[in-house]
Amino acid sequence: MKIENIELRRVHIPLVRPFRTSFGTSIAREITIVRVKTADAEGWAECAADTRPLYSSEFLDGSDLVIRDHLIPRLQALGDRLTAERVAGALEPVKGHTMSKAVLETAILDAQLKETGVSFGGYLGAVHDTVPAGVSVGIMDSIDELLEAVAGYLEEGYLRIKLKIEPGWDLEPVRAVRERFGDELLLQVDANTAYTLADARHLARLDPFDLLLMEQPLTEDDLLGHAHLARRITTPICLDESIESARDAATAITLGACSIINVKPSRVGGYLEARRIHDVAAAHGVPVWCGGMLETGIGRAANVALAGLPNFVLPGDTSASNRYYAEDLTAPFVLENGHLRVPTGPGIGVEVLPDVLAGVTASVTEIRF
Ligand code: OSB
Ligand code: MG
Repeated sequence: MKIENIELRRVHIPLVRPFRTSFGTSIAREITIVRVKTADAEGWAECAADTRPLYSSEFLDGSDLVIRDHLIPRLQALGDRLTAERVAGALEPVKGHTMSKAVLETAILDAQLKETGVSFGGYLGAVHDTVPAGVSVGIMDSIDELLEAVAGYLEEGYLRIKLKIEPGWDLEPVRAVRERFGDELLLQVDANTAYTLADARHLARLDPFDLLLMEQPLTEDDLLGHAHLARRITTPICLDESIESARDAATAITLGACSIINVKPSRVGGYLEARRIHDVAAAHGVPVWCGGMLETGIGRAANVALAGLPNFVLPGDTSASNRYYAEDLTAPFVLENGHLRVPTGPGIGVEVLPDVLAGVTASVTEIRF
Protein backbone atom coordinates (compact mmCIF):
# COMPACT_ATOMS: atom_id res chain seq x y z
CA MET A 1 0.00 0.00 0.00
CA LYS A 2 1.33 3.43 -0.93
CA ILE A 3 0.49 6.41 1.27
CA GLU A 4 0.64 9.87 -0.32
CA ASN A 5 0.20 11.91 2.83
CA ILE A 6 -1.02 11.86 6.40
CA GLU A 7 -2.98 14.75 7.83
CA LEU A 8 -3.11 15.44 11.58
CA ARG A 9 -6.08 17.62 12.41
CA ARG A 10 -6.71 19.20 15.81
CA VAL A 11 -10.45 19.49 16.48
CA HIS A 12 -12.50 20.88 19.37
CA ILE A 13 -16.03 19.53 19.83
CA PRO A 14 -18.32 20.47 22.74
CA LEU A 15 -20.07 17.66 24.65
CA VAL A 16 -23.82 17.97 25.12
CA ARG A 17 -23.30 17.84 28.91
CA PRO A 18 -20.25 17.80 31.18
CA PHE A 19 -18.89 14.30 31.83
CA ARG A 20 -17.40 13.85 35.30
CA THR A 21 -15.35 10.84 36.34
CA SER A 22 -13.19 10.16 39.39
CA PHE A 23 -10.22 11.66 37.49
CA GLY A 24 -11.74 14.84 36.10
CA THR A 25 -14.50 16.65 34.23
CA SER A 26 -14.72 17.10 30.46
CA ILE A 27 -16.94 19.70 28.82
CA ALA A 28 -15.54 19.20 25.33
CA ARG A 29 -13.26 16.89 23.42
CA GLU A 30 -10.07 18.29 22.01
CA ILE A 31 -8.52 15.54 19.94
CA THR A 32 -6.47 14.73 16.88
CA ILE A 33 -8.10 13.22 13.83
CA VAL A 34 -5.88 11.44 11.35
CA ARG A 35 -6.53 11.14 7.63
CA VAL A 36 -4.37 8.81 5.54
CA LYS A 37 -4.51 9.41 1.80
CA THR A 38 -3.55 6.78 -0.76
CA ALA A 39 -3.97 6.92 -4.53
CA ASP A 40 -7.40 5.27 -4.30
CA ALA A 41 -8.72 5.87 -0.78
CA GLU A 42 -8.87 8.01 2.34
CA GLY A 43 -8.61 6.38 5.77
CA TRP A 44 -9.87 8.08 8.92
CA ALA A 45 -9.33 7.56 12.64
CA GLU A 46 -9.42 9.59 15.84
CA CYS A 47 -6.89 9.53 18.66
CA ALA A 48 -8.33 8.98 22.14
CA ALA A 49 -5.61 11.00 23.91
CA ASP A 50 -7.16 13.75 26.04
CA THR A 51 -5.56 17.14 26.74
CA ARG A 52 -4.50 15.94 30.22
CA PRO A 53 -2.75 12.64 31.11
CA LEU A 54 -5.38 11.61 33.70
CA TYR A 55 -6.95 8.45 32.24
CA SER A 56 -3.55 7.13 31.11
CA SER A 57 -0.11 8.67 30.63
CA GLU A 58 -0.84 9.76 27.06
CA PHE A 59 -2.03 13.28 26.30
CA LEU A 60 -2.84 15.26 23.19
CA ASP A 61 0.27 17.39 22.66
CA GLY A 62 2.59 14.50 23.55
CA SER A 63 0.66 12.19 21.28
CA ASP A 64 0.92 14.57 18.31
CA LEU A 65 4.67 14.80 18.83
CA VAL A 66 5.13 11.03 19.14
CA ILE A 67 3.05 10.44 16.02
CA ARG A 68 4.98 13.00 14.00
CA ASP A 69 8.56 12.44 15.17
CA HIS A 70 8.66 8.79 16.27
CA LEU A 71 5.87 6.76 14.68
CA ILE A 72 5.34 8.11 11.17
CA PRO A 73 9.08 7.89 10.29
CA ARG A 74 8.97 4.17 11.13
CA LEU A 75 6.02 3.70 8.80
CA GLN A 76 7.79 5.66 6.06
CA ALA A 77 10.75 3.29 6.45
CA LEU A 78 8.49 0.36 5.48
CA GLY A 79 8.09 1.84 2.00
CA ASP A 80 5.83 -0.17 -0.29
CA ARG A 81 5.70 -3.05 2.21
CA LEU A 82 3.39 -0.99 4.43
CA THR A 83 0.11 -2.73 5.29
CA ALA A 84 -2.16 -2.32 8.31
CA GLU A 85 -1.00 -5.72 9.55
CA ARG A 86 2.64 -4.52 9.57
CA VAL A 87 2.03 -1.29 11.50
CA ALA A 88 2.19 -2.70 15.05
CA GLY A 89 5.45 -4.55 14.38
CA ALA A 90 7.06 -1.47 12.83
CA LEU A 91 6.04 0.67 15.83
CA GLU A 92 6.92 -1.89 18.48
CA PRO A 93 10.38 -0.47 19.32
CA VAL A 94 8.61 2.68 20.59
CA LYS A 95 7.54 1.96 24.18
CA GLY A 96 3.94 2.58 25.21
CA HIS A 97 1.91 5.26 23.39
CA THR A 98 -0.84 2.79 22.54
CA MET A 99 -3.38 5.49 21.62
CA SER A 100 -0.95 7.17 19.23
CA LYS A 101 -0.13 3.82 17.63
CA ALA A 102 -3.81 2.87 17.46
CA VAL A 103 -4.86 5.96 15.52
CA LEU A 104 -2.25 5.30 12.81
CA GLU A 105 -3.02 1.60 12.49
CA THR A 106 -6.74 2.33 12.35
CA ALA A 107 -6.54 5.05 9.69
CA ILE A 108 -4.27 2.84 7.58
CA LEU A 109 -6.59 -0.13 8.04
CA ASP A 110 -9.55 2.03 6.99
CA ALA A 111 -7.76 3.10 3.79
CA GLN A 112 -6.67 -0.48 3.07
CA LEU A 113 -10.17 -1.89 3.57
CA LYS A 114 -11.70 0.86 1.41
CA GLU A 115 -9.23 -0.05 -1.36
CA THR A 116 -10.41 -3.65 -1.20
CA GLY A 117 -14.12 -3.03 -0.48
CA VAL A 118 -14.18 -4.83 2.87
CA SER A 119 -15.96 -3.50 5.98
CA PHE A 120 -14.37 -3.34 9.44
CA GLY A 121 -16.99 -5.80 10.69
CA GLY A 122 -16.23 -8.20 7.85
CA TYR A 123 -12.48 -7.92 8.37
CA LEU A 124 -12.60 -8.33 12.15
CA GLY A 125 -15.12 -11.16 12.09
CA ALA A 126 -18.31 -9.54 13.36
CA VAL A 127 -21.22 -11.98 13.55
CA HIS A 128 -23.98 -9.51 14.51
CA ASP A 129 -25.72 -6.82 12.40
CA THR A 130 -26.58 -4.74 15.46
CA VAL A 131 -25.05 -4.45 18.93
CA PRO A 132 -26.73 -3.69 22.28
CA ALA A 133 -25.94 -0.23 23.65
CA GLY A 134 -25.22 0.81 27.20
CA VAL A 135 -24.50 4.28 28.49
CA SER A 136 -21.85 5.60 30.87
CA VAL A 137 -23.36 8.11 33.31
CA GLY A 138 -21.02 10.63 34.92
CA ILE A 139 -20.83 11.73 38.54
CA MET A 140 -23.49 14.35 39.24
CA ASP A 141 -24.00 17.13 41.79
CA SER A 142 -27.02 15.39 43.35
CA ILE A 143 -28.89 12.08 43.41
CA ASP A 144 -31.97 13.79 41.93
CA GLU A 145 -29.93 14.98 38.97
CA LEU A 146 -28.55 11.45 38.50
CA LEU A 147 -31.99 9.82 38.62
CA GLU A 148 -33.28 12.27 36.05
CA ALA A 149 -30.35 11.53 33.72
CA VAL A 150 -30.76 7.75 34.09
CA ALA A 151 -34.53 8.02 33.52
CA GLY A 152 -33.86 9.92 30.29
CA TYR A 153 -31.40 7.32 29.00
CA LEU A 154 -33.76 4.44 29.84
CA GLU A 155 -36.57 6.23 28.02
CA GLU A 156 -34.31 6.45 24.96
CA GLY A 157 -33.89 2.68 25.16
CA TYR A 158 -30.42 2.10 26.59
CA LEU A 159 -30.13 -1.51 27.72
CA ARG A 160 -27.54 -1.06 30.45
CA ILE A 161 -26.49 1.73 32.79
CA LYS A 162 -22.93 2.30 34.00
CA LEU A 163 -22.48 4.68 36.91
CA LYS A 164 -19.17 6.42 37.42
CA ILE A 165 -18.21 6.15 41.09
CA GLU A 166 -15.58 7.53 43.46
CA PRO A 167 -15.20 7.59 47.27
CA GLY A 168 -18.23 9.56 48.52
CA TRP A 169 -20.30 8.80 45.38
CA ASP A 170 -20.81 5.04 45.35
CA LEU A 171 -23.30 3.36 47.71
CA GLU A 172 -25.87 6.17 47.61
CA PRO A 173 -26.15 6.56 43.84
CA VAL A 174 -26.23 2.78 43.32
CA ARG A 175 -28.91 2.33 45.99
CA ALA A 176 -30.98 5.21 44.58
CA VAL A 177 -30.83 3.88 41.02
CA ARG A 178 -31.74 0.33 42.14
CA GLU A 179 -34.65 1.60 44.27
CA ARG A 180 -36.03 3.78 41.50
CA PHE A 181 -35.51 1.50 38.48
CA GLY A 182 -35.67 -1.97 40.00
CA ASP A 183 -33.63 -5.16 40.21
CA GLU A 184 -34.03 -6.06 36.52
CA LEU A 185 -32.00 -3.07 35.31
CA LEU A 186 -28.57 -4.10 34.01
CA LEU A 187 -26.37 -1.92 36.20
CA GLN A 188 -22.60 -1.63 36.62
CA VAL A 189 -20.08 0.82 38.07
CA ASP A 190 -16.72 2.27 36.97
CA ALA A 191 -14.24 3.68 39.52
CA ASN A 192 -11.39 4.63 37.13
CA THR A 193 -8.81 3.55 39.76
CA ALA A 194 -10.25 5.69 42.59
CA TYR A 195 -9.94 3.09 45.41
CA THR A 196 -7.26 1.08 47.22
CA LEU A 197 -7.31 -2.42 48.63
CA ALA A 198 -7.94 -0.82 52.04
CA ASP A 199 -11.44 -0.01 50.68
CA ALA A 200 -12.27 -3.71 50.15
CA ARG A 201 -14.76 -3.82 53.01
CA HIS A 202 -16.46 -0.67 51.78
CA LEU A 203 -16.64 -1.96 48.18
CA ALA A 204 -18.17 -5.23 49.47
CA ARG A 205 -21.15 -3.12 50.55
CA LEU A 206 -22.04 -2.87 46.84
CA ASP A 207 -22.45 -6.68 46.69
CA PRO A 208 -26.16 -6.74 47.65
CA PHE A 209 -27.02 -4.53 44.64
CA ASP A 210 -26.31 -7.34 42.20
CA LEU A 211 -24.17 -5.30 39.83
CA LEU A 212 -23.06 -6.82 36.52
CA LEU A 213 -19.50 -5.76 37.30
CA MET A 214 -17.21 -3.27 38.98
CA GLU A 215 -14.79 -1.66 36.53
CA GLN A 216 -11.21 -0.80 37.49
CA PRO A 217 -11.55 -0.15 41.23
CA LEU A 218 -7.77 -0.06 41.88
CA THR A 219 -4.78 1.56 40.19
CA GLU A 220 -3.86 0.23 36.77
CA ASP A 221 -0.63 -1.58 37.66
CA ASP A 222 -2.12 -3.39 40.68
CA LEU A 223 -3.18 -6.72 39.20
CA LEU A 224 -2.39 -8.55 42.43
CA GLY A 225 -4.54 -6.08 44.38
CA HIS A 226 -7.45 -6.74 42.03
CA ALA A 227 -6.94 -10.49 42.51
CA HIS A 228 -7.11 -10.02 46.29
CA LEU A 229 -10.16 -7.77 46.01
CA ALA A 230 -11.90 -10.31 43.76
CA ARG A 231 -11.75 -12.81 46.62
CA ARG A 232 -13.29 -10.33 49.05
CA ILE A 233 -16.30 -9.14 47.05
CA THR A 234 -18.93 -10.99 45.04
CA THR A 235 -19.36 -8.32 42.33
CA PRO A 236 -17.31 -9.46 39.30
CA ILE A 237 -14.25 -7.32 38.62
CA CYS A 238 -13.78 -5.92 35.11
CA LEU A 239 -10.50 -4.32 34.07
CA ASP A 240 -10.16 -1.30 31.78
CA GLU A 241 -6.98 0.77 32.40
CA SER A 242 -4.94 -2.32 33.45
CA ILE A 243 -5.27 -4.07 30.09
CA GLU A 244 -3.05 -2.68 27.33
CA SER A 245 -2.38 -5.91 25.43
CA ALA A 246 -3.47 -9.50 24.93
CA ARG A 247 -0.58 -10.50 27.19
CA ASP A 248 -1.94 -8.23 29.95
CA ALA A 249 -5.32 -9.89 29.47
CA ALA A 250 -3.85 -13.39 29.79
CA THR A 251 -1.90 -12.36 32.90
CA ALA A 252 -4.89 -10.70 34.57
CA ILE A 253 -7.17 -13.65 33.88
CA THR A 254 -4.61 -16.17 35.08
CA LEU A 255 -4.02 -14.19 38.28
CA GLY A 256 -7.75 -13.98 38.96
CA ALA A 257 -7.57 -10.17 38.77
CA CYS A 258 -10.68 -9.96 36.59
CA SER A 259 -13.49 -12.11 35.26
CA ILE A 260 -14.64 -9.62 32.58
CA ILE A 261 -12.66 -7.27 30.29
CA ASN A 262 -13.51 -3.86 28.85
CA VAL A 263 -11.89 -3.79 25.40
CA LYS A 264 -10.98 -0.33 24.09
CA PRO A 265 -9.07 -0.48 20.81
CA SER A 266 -7.47 2.90 21.46
CA ARG A 267 -6.04 1.77 24.81
CA VAL A 268 -4.51 -1.43 23.44
CA GLY A 269 -2.84 -0.11 20.27
CA GLY A 270 -5.63 -0.77 17.78
CA TYR A 271 -8.25 -3.17 16.47
CA LEU A 272 -5.88 -6.05 15.74
CA GLU A 273 -4.70 -6.23 19.37
CA ALA A 274 -8.31 -5.67 20.50
CA ARG A 275 -9.34 -8.73 18.51
CA ARG A 276 -6.53 -10.75 20.10
CA ILE A 277 -7.82 -9.74 23.54
CA HIS A 278 -11.28 -10.87 22.47
CA ASP A 279 -9.78 -14.21 21.40
CA VAL A 280 -7.68 -14.72 24.56
CA ALA A 281 -10.66 -13.90 26.77
CA ALA A 282 -12.93 -16.23 24.77
CA ALA A 283 -10.43 -19.06 25.14
CA HIS A 284 -10.60 -18.56 28.93
CA GLY A 285 -14.40 -18.27 29.00
CA VAL A 286 -14.10 -14.62 30.01
CA PRO A 287 -16.76 -12.29 28.51
CA VAL A 288 -15.76 -8.92 27.06
CA TRP A 289 -17.56 -5.71 26.10
CA CYS A 290 -16.57 -2.70 24.05
CA GLY A 291 -15.60 0.38 26.01
CA GLY A 292 -15.45 3.91 24.68
CA MET A 293 -13.52 7.15 24.92
CA LEU A 294 -16.41 9.47 23.97
CA GLU A 295 -15.60 8.84 20.30
CA THR A 296 -17.09 10.80 17.44
CA GLY A 297 -18.80 8.83 14.68
CA ILE A 298 -15.35 8.11 13.20
CA GLY A 299 -14.18 6.06 16.18
CA ARG A 300 -17.66 4.84 17.05
CA ALA A 301 -18.15 3.18 13.66
CA ALA A 302 -15.12 0.94 14.15
CA ASN A 303 -15.98 0.25 17.82
CA VAL A 304 -19.47 -0.89 16.86
CA ALA A 305 -17.97 -3.25 14.26
CA LEU A 306 -15.65 -4.74 16.89
CA ALA A 307 -18.58 -5.13 19.29
CA GLY A 308 -20.16 -7.42 16.69
CA LEU A 309 -17.62 -10.18 17.46
CA PRO A 310 -19.05 -13.27 19.19
CA ASN A 311 -17.48 -12.88 22.65
CA PHE A 312 -18.74 -9.29 23.06
CA VAL A 313 -21.63 -10.60 25.12
CA LEU A 314 -22.32 -7.59 27.36
CA PRO A 315 -23.73 -4.23 26.17
CA GLY A 316 -20.92 -1.76 25.42
CA ASP A 317 -20.28 1.92 26.08
CA THR A 318 -21.23 2.28 22.44
CA SER A 319 -23.88 4.95 22.83
CA ALA A 320 -25.71 6.95 20.17
CA SER A 321 -24.19 10.14 18.78
CA ASN A 322 -26.65 12.39 20.65
CA ARG A 323 -25.36 11.05 24.00
CA TYR A 324 -22.16 12.97 23.26
CA TYR A 325 -22.57 15.59 20.53
CA ALA A 326 -25.21 17.96 19.18
CA GLU A 327 -23.60 17.45 15.77
CA ASP A 328 -21.41 14.41 15.08
CA LEU A 329 -18.63 14.32 12.47
CA THR A 330 -20.51 11.59 10.57
CA ALA A 331 -24.17 10.83 10.01
CA PRO A 332 -25.39 10.23 13.56
CA PHE A 333 -25.49 6.78 15.12
CA VAL A 334 -29.03 6.34 16.45
CA LEU A 335 -30.54 3.85 18.88
CA GLU A 336 -32.94 1.33 17.39
CA ASN A 337 -34.54 -0.70 20.14
CA GLY A 338 -31.49 -0.11 22.28
CA HIS A 339 -29.08 -1.24 19.56
CA LEU A 340 -26.67 0.41 17.13
CA ARG A 341 -26.33 -0.90 13.60
CA VAL A 342 -22.93 -2.25 12.52
CA PRO A 343 -21.88 -0.30 9.38
CA THR A 344 -21.58 -2.50 6.29
CA GLY A 345 -19.83 -0.18 3.80
CA PRO A 346 -16.10 -0.47 3.04
CA GLY A 347 -13.71 0.42 5.89
CA ILE A 348 -15.40 2.13 8.84
CA GLY A 349 -18.48 2.39 6.62
CA VAL A 350 -19.38 6.00 7.45
CA GLU A 351 -18.54 9.25 5.65
CA VAL A 352 -16.92 12.18 7.43
CA LEU A 353 -19.07 15.31 6.95
CA PRO A 354 -16.65 17.90 5.50
CA ASP A 355 -18.56 21.01 6.61
CA VAL A 356 -18.99 19.81 10.19
CA LEU A 357 -15.33 18.82 10.32
CA ALA A 358 -14.22 22.21 8.96
CA GLY A 359 -16.33 23.92 11.61
CA VAL A 360 -14.57 22.21 14.52
CA THR A 361 -11.02 22.26 13.11
CA ALA A 362 -8.44 24.34 14.96
CA SER A 363 -5.38 23.43 12.88
CA VAL A 364 -4.14 20.97 10.26
CA THR A 365 -0.65 19.54 9.82
CA GLU A 366 0.12 17.68 6.61
CA ILE A 367 2.95 15.18 6.44
CA ARG A 368 4.01 14.10 2.96
CA PHE A 369 5.02 10.48 2.69
O1 OSB B 1 -13.29 4.57 31.94
O2 OSB B 1 -14.61 3.86 30.48
C1 OSB B 1 -13.97 4.79 30.94
C2 OSB B 1 -14.74 7.97 28.99
C3 OSB B 1 -13.49 8.56 28.94
C4 OSB B 1 -12.44 7.94 29.58
C5 OSB B 1 -12.63 6.74 30.24
C6 OSB B 1 -13.88 6.13 30.29
C7 OSB B 1 -14.95 6.79 29.67
C8 OSB B 1 -16.33 6.29 29.74
C9 OSB B 1 -17.29 6.73 28.64
O3 OSB B 1 -16.76 5.63 30.63
C10 OSB B 1 -17.39 5.71 27.58
C11 OSB B 1 -18.09 6.26 26.35
O4 OSB B 1 -19.30 6.46 26.41
O5 OSB B 1 -17.43 6.46 25.31
MG1 MG C 1 -13.52 2.55 32.42
